Amino acid sequence: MKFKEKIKQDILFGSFVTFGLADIAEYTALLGFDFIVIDNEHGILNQSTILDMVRAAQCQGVPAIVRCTHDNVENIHKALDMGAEGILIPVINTAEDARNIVKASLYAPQGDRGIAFFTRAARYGMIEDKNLYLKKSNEESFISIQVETAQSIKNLDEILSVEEIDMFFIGPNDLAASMGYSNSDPKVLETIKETIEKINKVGKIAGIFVNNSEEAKRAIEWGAKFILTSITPYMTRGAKKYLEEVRN
Ligand code: 3PY
Ligand code: MG
Repeated sequence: MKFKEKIKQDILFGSFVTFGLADIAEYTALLGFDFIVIDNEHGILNQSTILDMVRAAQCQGVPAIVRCTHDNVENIHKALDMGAEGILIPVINTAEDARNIVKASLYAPQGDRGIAFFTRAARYGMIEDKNLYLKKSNEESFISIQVETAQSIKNLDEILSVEEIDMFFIGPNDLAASMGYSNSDPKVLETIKETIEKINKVGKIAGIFVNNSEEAKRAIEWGAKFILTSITPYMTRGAKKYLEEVRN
């Protein structure tokens, strides 16, 4: 089943991969995560590394989503041409921002994604029916955006009205910073809870970044289904604990 359909049915647990190495993408997939998000917002990955990472995860049967920057349409095209299951676009503040992402992600008539049939997504030209490929790509690409600023929360109703967006993701770090509070401030937590509820009310999927299982459970209780963490802090904690234990 395609990721876009699966996330409608289940709560799924994913991890960011922030190191630019196919092995780490494969390792993360093998850990048992339901999907990975390759971070090209903050990461310093180049396109061929991202492609290797997408392929590595998919070889283990795990979907790969690429987080691109919001102002670079070219990166969206490349991620989808590589055959990533979808994209995650940060810092979307208005409905117009969201519509621009849809436009870049979909082929005509819904969008203006450039057509190429020699890409990995098009099986290097070996797809049999080109029109079917274009149609299926539009139907199956998972398009998700981040609502993570005070402005995006203010414009939430309008942003949520953009039909073709499959998932609305809350970035607690940016949200808290833009609201002027710490992540654990009750005002931030209340905003996150209300945002998830609003997303669900319009029948859309809510996603969120979590630092640990407690935060994940709380977000699930509030209605989030796309639960994204990062393996890095768990590796750090495990390694530090080991060093403490052997040195004491
Ligand atoms: C944020 O918290 O701002 C994110 O984008 C996800 O970690
Ligand atoms: Mg963010």
